[in-house]
Amino acid sequence: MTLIVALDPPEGVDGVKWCVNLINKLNGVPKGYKVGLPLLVKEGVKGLKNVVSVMSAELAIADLKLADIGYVMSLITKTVADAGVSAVIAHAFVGTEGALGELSRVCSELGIKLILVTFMSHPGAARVMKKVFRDLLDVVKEVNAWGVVLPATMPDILKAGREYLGPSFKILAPGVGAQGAAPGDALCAGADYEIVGRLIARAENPLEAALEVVKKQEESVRACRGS
Ligand code: O7M
Repeated sequence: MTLIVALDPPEGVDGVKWCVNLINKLNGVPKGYKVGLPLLVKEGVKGLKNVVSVMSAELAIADLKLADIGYVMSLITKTVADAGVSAVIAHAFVGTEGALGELSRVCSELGIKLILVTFMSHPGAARVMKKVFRDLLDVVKEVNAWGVVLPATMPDILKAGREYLGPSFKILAPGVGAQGAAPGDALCAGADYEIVGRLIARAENPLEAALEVVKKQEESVRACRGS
């Protein structure tokens, strides 16, 4: 159970219906779902709540990529926590004092997981993020985040992140399918979960596509770990 499906409704659809329809089609296969601004901006917190209410998965992640002062990030997080999400994503680069330290405390009080972005999956991410990668991972340790986002598209970066963080932080890896990584690549590099969007969401048969991803993940892990 290492699959997290990204629910990014495309243009011209009813975002809530599109997400609910996809969740129903996937029939409990994913470990979790990630919803973010494409849904929230269109449908608001009410829409988010409606979508989260039909998820029976363990993880319901609000990917807001928060990057603000602690007070503001906490206000936003309290609102999405009321909608039922179990985790929230923020950017690590805003640092600890006056920002993520406060957010981390609020997440603990609310009983939701904090996940920090430390490196992104697109090619341009390397230009800045490579220079500050260690500092971003230190922020993750300082605030004792539950998890980090590291790119499936850059297995060397992911491996380096895993080595530096050790085993106690969860690694969530986007970039599988549409962005070029194969299912299982990130798991073999040290990730706990792979985030998959379009490969599943835009498939003619999303359930078949999800089952195929899971099968490939299992094959790949068997080959690289010998288990
Ligand atoms: O599989 P895709 O390419 O259709 O979708 C990828 C999802 O992962 C999409 O929801 C992005 O917002 C997200 N993502 C990235 O693609 N790259 C990143 O570096 C980080 C994320 C992400 O989830 O950040 C929390």
